[in-house]
Order: sequence, then structure tokens, then C-alpha cells
Amino acid sequence: MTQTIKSKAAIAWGPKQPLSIEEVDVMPPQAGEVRIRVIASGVCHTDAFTLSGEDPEGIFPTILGHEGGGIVESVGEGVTSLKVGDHVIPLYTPECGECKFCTSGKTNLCGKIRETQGKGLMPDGTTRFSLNGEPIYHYMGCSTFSEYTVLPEISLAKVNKEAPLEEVCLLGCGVTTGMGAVMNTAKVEEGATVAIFGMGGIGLSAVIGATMAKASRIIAIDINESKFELARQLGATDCINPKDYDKPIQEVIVELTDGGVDYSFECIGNVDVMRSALECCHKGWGESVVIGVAGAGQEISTRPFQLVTGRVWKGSAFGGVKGRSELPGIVERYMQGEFKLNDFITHTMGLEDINKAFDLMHEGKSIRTVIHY
Ligand code: NAD
Ligand code: AHE
Ligand code: ZN
Ligand code: ZN
Repeated sequence: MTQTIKSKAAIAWGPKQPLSIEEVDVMPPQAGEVRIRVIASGVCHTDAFTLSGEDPEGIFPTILGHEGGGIVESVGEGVTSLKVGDHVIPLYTPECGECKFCTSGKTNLCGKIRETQGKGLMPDGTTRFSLNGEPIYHYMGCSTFSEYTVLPEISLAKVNKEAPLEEVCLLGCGVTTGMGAVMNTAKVEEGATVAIFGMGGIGLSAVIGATMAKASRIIAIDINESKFELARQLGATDCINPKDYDKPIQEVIVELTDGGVDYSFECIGNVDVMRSALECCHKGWGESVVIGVAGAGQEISTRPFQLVTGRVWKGSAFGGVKGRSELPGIVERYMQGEFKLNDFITHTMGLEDINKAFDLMHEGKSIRTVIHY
């Protein structure tokens, strides 16, 4: 019989407050749920976005973190696909396999538990975390900034036990998102020209995806030039700082590419850059994919003529990847050496130092910090 256990966790008490390390209570998994021991978790810009107070779904107090890798510690009643000791990657985009989204064949956005997940709750409408008897909310259905966390069975991808969880945790968000947006959402083809805005973990992963797709030109755009060395190593053919130009960056790219790129990706979360990314696409066929997450109340705009004349504006969540059925295969591709992950891990640290990880991100000094437990 599993018991409530104590777990060191980083609690976000409210917007813009530093996370505080507390010992929380983690209830046993209920029916259809699984409790995991988190081994490692990356820190993604979306964690910082929610902590900033800009996320319309931000709810406090909460345990952030959604880019993790862990080991199953106990399973609730009726769980059949996972057992104690299995290695897993938490999924903020679950895969129930039954809902109209999962069965549509058109999207990876499972709808089964989205409503409760967006309210920081488990599917039964309660939380598994508490401190001094008061509930602490879940985050994106994952809450990986805790030694132990509870997820629905449908929110866990079982992966190869040989895969280092300290690295493949990055496939729980950033790397899968960037690579997947290129390969699944845009379906970039050999010889295509690509512009990628923002060279953080997501944009650099999109560079990897574009390199794997054999794009002929990969234009990396960032205002922090320290990101360009890795971008070039990963396959970027041109690195551009918009601050070096006195005209809009879309005009610069259109001139460089004889009318615009075939595909562009916004990996920042800035609505003005989203417009530039659309408008640097080629007339008649250029496609722009929004990956960045923008704050409450922000909207995108362009002249409708941009769309009338054949440009396409799309978005992508978790790279269009279906977590349970497709992520284990991506882990295998990593194990076969198709792409590297350790290039991205600029810092590692214990949970007690997690606020430093947010500082490093805001200072533009890290690509990914991985928290080890
Ligand atoms: P990051 O902070 O590591 O990287 C952002 C990069 O953008 C930095 O290199 C920064 O210098 C650059 N940048 C900032 N402003 C710029 C500007 N005006 N012009 C050019 N470059 C600029 O962030 P990340 O972890 O890579 O995440 C990027 C975005 O993707 C965030 O908005 C995050 O919330 C979002 N995201 C979305 C998904 C999804 O599924 N759609 C998944 C993960 C992350
Ligand atoms: N809660 C925000 C939106 C946040 C958002 O867009 N999240 C992305 C994943 S970011 C991962 O780093 C996502 O997958 N969205 C799809 C979904 O269903 O949440 C808001 O604006 O309300
Ligand atoms: Zn993320
Ligand atoms: Zn579903």
C-alpha cells in the first residue's frame, strides 16, 4: 500500500517571486495515475513565462517544471501500461488515444484532461501536492521541479532505460518542440530555405530539425550574438542580428533570399517578431510557424494581403509530436546518434539553486539548465 511521501520541491508562491524550496507532501497515485521520482528536469522559458505572471492560466502556489525525466515509483489502481521502475518522460500534451483530437489523425493536442490540467488539477479535480495541509497546484500536468510528482498514466511516455534521463529530459519539451515544428508542422523539404527567430533551446532545436531536413539555407536570427556559435555548429548558414540593420528584419531577409524564405519559425514569444517571421516568407507559398508563447492580452497582426498572397500562418505545440506513441522513437533516434543533446546543457545544478537557472536564462547566458535531484 503506497503512502503519502515527503518531497523536496520548488514552490512558486506568486508571480515574480523567487521559488522557495520546501518539503511538500505528495499523495499516492489514485486510479489511473502514476507517481514518479524525478531524476532531472530542464528549465524552459515557459516556466519563466508563467512565473512572470503573464500566463493567463498561471495559478499559484504551484510547482513549475515540465521538461523532466523520471522513474516510476508507484502506480494507482487500473494502471496497465506502466510499472514500478519504468523510465518515463512526463507529457504536458498527453495522449489518451480515444478523444476526438487523438482519433482525428490531425493533431497531437489530446483533449481528455486539458480542462483540469489548465486549472492546475488532476483529472478528478484535486491536487496530489500539499504543504501544511494546504493544496499546491500542479503545472502543465507535470510539476517536475519536485523530487516526486504524480501524473495521469496518459501523460507519461515510457522510454528506453539505457537513455540518460539527465539528457533525454530535454525531449520532454524544448528539443522535441523545435525539431518537431520543422519536421511535423512545417514538413520542411530538402533544399528549402528557412529563417528561425530566437536561438534559445527551441530555436536551436529547430536549426537541428532544418539541418536534418537538408534545408539549403538556415538563417538564424537573434539579438544576442553569443548564441550564434552553437547555431553555426548545428547547421545555421547565416546568423543575423536585427540590431545591425536600420530597416525591418523581414525586408533584410526578403532581400537575402530572392523574395523570402520557404519556411520561418518564431521561437521567442514576441508578437512583433511573429509578424516579421510571417512577412519574411516568400509570396505564394511561404509558411510561418508560431512556437513562442505570448503573454495575456497580446495579439498578432499583419496586413491580410500577406495571407491573400499565399503566405500561411500556423502554430505548433510540442512539435506536433504524439507523446506516448512517438516520443519513445525519438529517444531511440537520439540513442542511435542522429542528434546530440549535451550541446544544449550549458549548466547543471541542484534544486536548491533553481533560482540561478532563471537568472541565467534572463541574462541570456544559458541554453538549458538541467536540475539534478
Ligand atoms: P530562450 O529564452 O532560451 O530563448 C529565446 C531566444 O530569443 C534568446 O536567445 C533571446 O536572445 C532571443 N530573443 C529575444 N528577443 C528577441 C528578438 N526581439 N529578436 C530576436 N531574438 C530575440 O527560450 P526557449 O526556452 O527557447 O523558448 C522560446 C519560446 O518558445 C518561449 O516563448 C517559450 O515559452 C516557447 N515554447 C513553446 C513551446 C510550444 O510547444 N509551442 C514549447 C517550448 C517553448
Ligand atoms: N497557458 C498559456 C499557453 C501556454 C502554451 O501555449 N503552452 C504550449 C506549450 S509551451 C511549452 O513550453 C502548449 O502546448 N500549448 C497547448 C496547450 O494546450 O496548452 C495561455 O496562453 O493560456
Ligand atoms: Zn517548455
Ligand atoms: Zn486524447
